[in-house]
Amino acid sequence: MARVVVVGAAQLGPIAREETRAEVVSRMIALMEKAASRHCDVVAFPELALTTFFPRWFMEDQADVDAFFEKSMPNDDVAPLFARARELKIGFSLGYGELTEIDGVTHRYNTTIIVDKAGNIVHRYRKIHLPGHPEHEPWRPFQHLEKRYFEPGPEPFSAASVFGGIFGQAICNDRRWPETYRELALRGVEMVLIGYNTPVHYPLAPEHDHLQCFHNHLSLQAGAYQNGMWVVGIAKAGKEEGCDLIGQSCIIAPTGEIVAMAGTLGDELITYDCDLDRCLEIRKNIFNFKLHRRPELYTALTSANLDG
Ligand code: ING
Repeated sequence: MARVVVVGAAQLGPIAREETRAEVVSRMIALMEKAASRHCDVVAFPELALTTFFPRWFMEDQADVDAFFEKSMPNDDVAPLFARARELKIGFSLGYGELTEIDGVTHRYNTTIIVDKAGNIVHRYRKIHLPGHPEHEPWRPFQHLEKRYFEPGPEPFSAASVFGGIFGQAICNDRRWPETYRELALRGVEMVLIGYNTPVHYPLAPEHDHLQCFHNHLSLQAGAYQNGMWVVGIAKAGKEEGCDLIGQSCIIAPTGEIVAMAGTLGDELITYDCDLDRCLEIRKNIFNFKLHRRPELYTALTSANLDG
């Protein structure tokens, strides 16, 4: 018995600071049309897919920062993407900067949504693990100010029933934390979509720069295998405003095998026929949580007071 979802990962090459959302959306529509021609049920876009990765700059004026955020979702800029998806009857995931008001208070999150084939937003996730630093650190060749520009997501990881399976989302740095995948797997997620913007150069440990692509796949593949889950990693890649971002977007089976991978640092679609029932090869055997897992002994895992 196979429960196949045809999945597309739509890697985006560099987005220039001055590139308009209309220009980016037309690039995304081109990838979406290619995905539809390959009979994709869903096409996944990267983290912060509508703009350049703006946390690389220190900006004093909040108005300059807010120019990189979406004040509503959907909105006029992304309407063509939503409309084309509805015409093509294809679902998609989209990462963006979310500026929203909740009970009269303004919040800013690093957010991603899943939109079903009818054009409904069926899932929203706000990035839990924000990397980087809150203050301007001029010693760095570029900043990584996610802790300044975003609030950490206030909700746990979650699942959505869509495309005939159970889907989840995570964003970039989340993929490095094993808790991300286990939380999603314990909620029944069979496939997680994870967009990322990852610079090659990591100023605090430049001796690791040559390991960025290794660490990317190591994290994604381990998460997939140890939780019997399909994992899709979607890069914003290439030399973006002088900053080299890794590519190697990939689709990973529950066995941990990379079954599709991007070969360029530009706009590129990779696709794979993902049989969601293959999760059972792992979840009924080696990682049968009910049979083998001992949560009563994992007492350090969620105790916040250990300095971990
Ligand atoms: N970017 C990076 C990531 O976690 C980073 C930050 C880069 C961490 C390199 C460690 C090494 O992939 C985002 N946006 O989280």
